Amino acid sequence: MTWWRAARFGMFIHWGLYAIPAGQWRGQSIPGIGEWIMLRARIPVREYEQLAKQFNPTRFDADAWARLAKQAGQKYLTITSKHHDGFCMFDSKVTDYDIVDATPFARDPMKDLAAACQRHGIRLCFYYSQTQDWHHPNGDGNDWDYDETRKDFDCYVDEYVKAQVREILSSYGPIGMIWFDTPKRMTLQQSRSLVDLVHDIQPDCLVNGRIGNGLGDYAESRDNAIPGERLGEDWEVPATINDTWGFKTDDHNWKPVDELIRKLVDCASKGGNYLLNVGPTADGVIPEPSAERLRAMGKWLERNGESIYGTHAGPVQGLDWCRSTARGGTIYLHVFDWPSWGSLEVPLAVAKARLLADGSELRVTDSAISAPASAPDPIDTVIALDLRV
Ligand code: FHN
Repeated sequence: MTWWRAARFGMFIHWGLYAIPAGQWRGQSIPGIGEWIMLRARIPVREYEQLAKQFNPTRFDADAWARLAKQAGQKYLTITSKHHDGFCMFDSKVTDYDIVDATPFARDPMKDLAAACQRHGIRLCFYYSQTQDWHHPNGDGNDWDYDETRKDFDCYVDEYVKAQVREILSSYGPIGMIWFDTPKRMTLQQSRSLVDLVHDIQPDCLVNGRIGNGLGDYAESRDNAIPGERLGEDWEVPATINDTWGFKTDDHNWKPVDELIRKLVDCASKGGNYLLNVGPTADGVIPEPSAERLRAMGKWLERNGESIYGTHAGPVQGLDWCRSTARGGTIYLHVFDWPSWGSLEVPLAVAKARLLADGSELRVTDSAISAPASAPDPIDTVIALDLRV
């Protein structure tokens, strides 16, 4: 877990056939998240499959994606190898329903991405939907093509899921983590056998909490739900920049940069990781509103990364106006609401205080820190504190 704990910030990528309809089906806007369009519009398997014939992401540039993650200050990248629609975005030998065999693109983008991540020092991780598979006759979730009562879910896990997990762990070099999802039907024995399989093939590969049944290396929060307080365990929150995960043409509800930065800080202050999603288009481009926000987060992290990476939850908790993180003997106070009265009252025995962004010292009297009249950084001014011993 060492790399994962130090990382604090990752890129999530939801990319698949659903980026083609991008929220529209037969001239109608389908409500909800984009990657769920097959279920929401009850699209028959035979019809949805046809999308593969159009999937040709000619503008896909693995290097640009890995570079963007790097610029954003993200340390790992988790991409959908197979989402609930069942379409495999990697070269699978156990089905032809994959990007190499079924699309005009006819290439494995995960190979390029693995190489690009290596080049840029980003850990590659794979999302894999182990329970829901709306294409496979025995997978969970599709009751409009298949009779749920006649499904052999055990067979699907044993013969299909395990074979594919083996493939994604054997074809792309070291994988940081397999990110499982929606484990509703998994028995304890099934969850356990998948964890064991992952570790047999790559002992250092992590497994997220959504493997189910209380297993996994860390807890996964609900989507977009940062816990209200620090937790006594490792955790991560998967989060969207707008509302959808998979690309949708009509979702323009982009969160502002200051909100995204504060969410990242909020996570770090409670000892958790922020896995922030992008949903590339069908031609392979990360939407510019996402890219520009990520670059801005990276700029902030260039100045303040010391207060995020490798830190743990800080001692000041539960105050609205600030957050805190800590590493070694240093406490990082993150001030969201700057005081107009020129002084910050901190419930700690502060010996020294300096602005992290430029190193300038702030005067300390008792537990109060003299503050400049206006916030040096209106999003989050970080003050590094040494405590009296
Ligand atoms: O159903 C999925 C959803 O499409 C998306 O992948 C998110 C990401 O955390 N996980 C599931 C819902 O929690």
